[in-house]
Amino acid sequence: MKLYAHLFSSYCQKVLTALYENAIPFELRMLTPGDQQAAAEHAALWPLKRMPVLVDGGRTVVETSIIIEHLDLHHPGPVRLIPADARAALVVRMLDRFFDNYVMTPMQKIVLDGIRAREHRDPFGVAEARALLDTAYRWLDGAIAGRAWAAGDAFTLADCAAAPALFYADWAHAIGPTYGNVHAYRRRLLTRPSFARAVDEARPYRPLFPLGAPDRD
Ligand SMILES: N[C@@H](CCC(=O)N[C@@H](CS)C(=O)NCC(=O)O)C(=O)O
Repeated sequence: MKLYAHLFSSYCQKVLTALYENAIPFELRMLTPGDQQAAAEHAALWPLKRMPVLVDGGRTVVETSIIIEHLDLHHPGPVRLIPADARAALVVRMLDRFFDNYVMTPMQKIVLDGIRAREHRDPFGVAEARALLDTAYRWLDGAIAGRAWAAGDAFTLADCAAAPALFYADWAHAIGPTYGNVHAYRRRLLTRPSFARAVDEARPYRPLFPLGAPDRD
C-alpha cells in the first residue's frame, strides 16, 4: 500500500495513527512542496488534491474515515477501530463526524487564515470558528466524562480523528481550563504509542505551523 501524505498534516496523522495501531506496512509517498512528481501522482489519483490518499492494489481510497474503514475491513489487526457490533459502530462513526466537522474544520479555518495575505483574511469566519470550538469543547467535556477513549473503553476510529484534531485545536484556540475531561483525554491521546509516533515524526515540521507552534507537547 502507498499513502500519499504529509507527516505534519492533521488528517494524515488521523490515518497514520490507524496504520500504526495495527502495524500495517505501507510506503509513505511524502507530499513535500518541492516534489512535483509526488504532487502529479497525487493529483492524478484525486483531482481534489486533499490528503491523505491511500492506494491499495488497484484501489484508490480517499477520505480519512473511509480509509480507516477500508483498513479495518481489508487489513484487520488486533485493534478493531470499527466495533463489530453495529450499534457500537454507529456511536463511533458519530463521534468521528463530530471531531472532523466541529473540531478539525474550525481548527483548520483558524490555522489557514494565518497563511493568507492580510487583505484576504476572514476575521468574521475565524471568530465563528473560535465560537464553534468553544461549544465543541464544552459538549465533548460532558460526553466523554468517565470514559477512557471517545466512545468508551476501546480505542477506535473516533480516537484516530480526535487525536490530531484536539492536538492542533488546542494550539489554535486553547481548550478552556474548566474542561478537565478534554484536557485529560488529549493527554491520554498523546501517550497512545500510535499517535505519539505520529507526533514525533512531525516534530521537524513544527516551524511550518502558521500561528507559531507552542513550546510543549
Ligand atoms: N475530508 C477530508 C479532508 C482532508 C483534508 O482537508 N486534508 C488537508 C490536509 S490536513 C488537505 O489536503 N489540505 C490541502 C488543501 O486544502 O488543498 C478527509 O477526511 O480526508
